[in-house]
Amino acid sequence: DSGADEFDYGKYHTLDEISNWMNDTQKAYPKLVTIFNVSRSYEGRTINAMKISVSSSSKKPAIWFDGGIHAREWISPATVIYMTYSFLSKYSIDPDVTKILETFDIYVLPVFNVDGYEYTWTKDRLWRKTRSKTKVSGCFGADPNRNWDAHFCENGASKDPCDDTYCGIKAFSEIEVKLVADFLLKNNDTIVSYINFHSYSQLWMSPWGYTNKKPKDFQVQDNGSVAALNALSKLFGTKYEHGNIASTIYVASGSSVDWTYDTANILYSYAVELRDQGKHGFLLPPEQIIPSGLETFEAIKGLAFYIQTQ
Ligand code: ING
Ligand code: ZN
Repeated sequence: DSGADEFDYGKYHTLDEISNWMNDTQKAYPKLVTIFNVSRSYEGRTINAMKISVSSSSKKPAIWFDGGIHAREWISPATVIYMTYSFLSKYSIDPDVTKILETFDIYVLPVFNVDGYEYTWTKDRLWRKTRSKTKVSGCFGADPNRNWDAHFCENGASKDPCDDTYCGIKAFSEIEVKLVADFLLKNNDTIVSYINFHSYSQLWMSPWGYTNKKPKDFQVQDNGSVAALNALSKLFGTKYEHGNIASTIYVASGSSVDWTYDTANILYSYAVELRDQGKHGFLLPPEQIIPSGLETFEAIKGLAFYIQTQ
């Protein structure tokens, strides 16, 4: 039996456990999974991602998803991990999954902000940012979702290194963010969808974050959100809202999806706020990991089928 099947998907896991899970999963599905080094962290950790691909030859359109850009949002890596296992274990068994993997390659970055994630396990459960040094002693980290070169540090981002939404000294000052952005740009001939998972609030959002104005592609993007959410809600009736980021949650500049859409030209760029609606917030009980994984997996399949028909 493989480590991928023994992993407890109903619990939260440390960075080391997640790293072992990635290796075990690659070993369990060697024909489907490659692990690659996509980035590295300020504290020197390797940031690995996985590519799920049923054939190594032809270039397929690809869907990217990442978890853990914010350290304390533990349901995000947990959901991404569960969805990865679902794709792999259902390939060639479930016809919908098989069809999707024959159409798309999938990139998965389970934990984007590795230094922050480790810090939430060892020092401060509610840490959000990276762990880089700032010009203020005693204040650490920049917000990796305010550090992208897209209307950098305009509205909804802070110039104060002690704030949770500190944008950083300049765009892409955070090495984690810079190297992921490089990868996305380098592969933007194939990546058609970028999905950035957060918690909490139950929202499926499309650009822009920096302004209340809607981009020219808003309708086709929001229709993708609706397709995702119709599939999501069918399972347990979980209600999400959808729309452009600035009107659905708040104005925030320098975010990943504004950049993937505007600069990398990834049309189906989404930011998702997973469970719940505030009862437990960042401290979502582990009993909700598998339900979240199951319903979000339905959403991804719904979105993939929608993209395929466009
Ligand atoms: N929320 C997101 C944040 O970075 C967001 C909302 C998503 C803003 C995408 C801009 C773009 O503030 C959480 N919970 O982090
Ligand atoms: Zn977040």
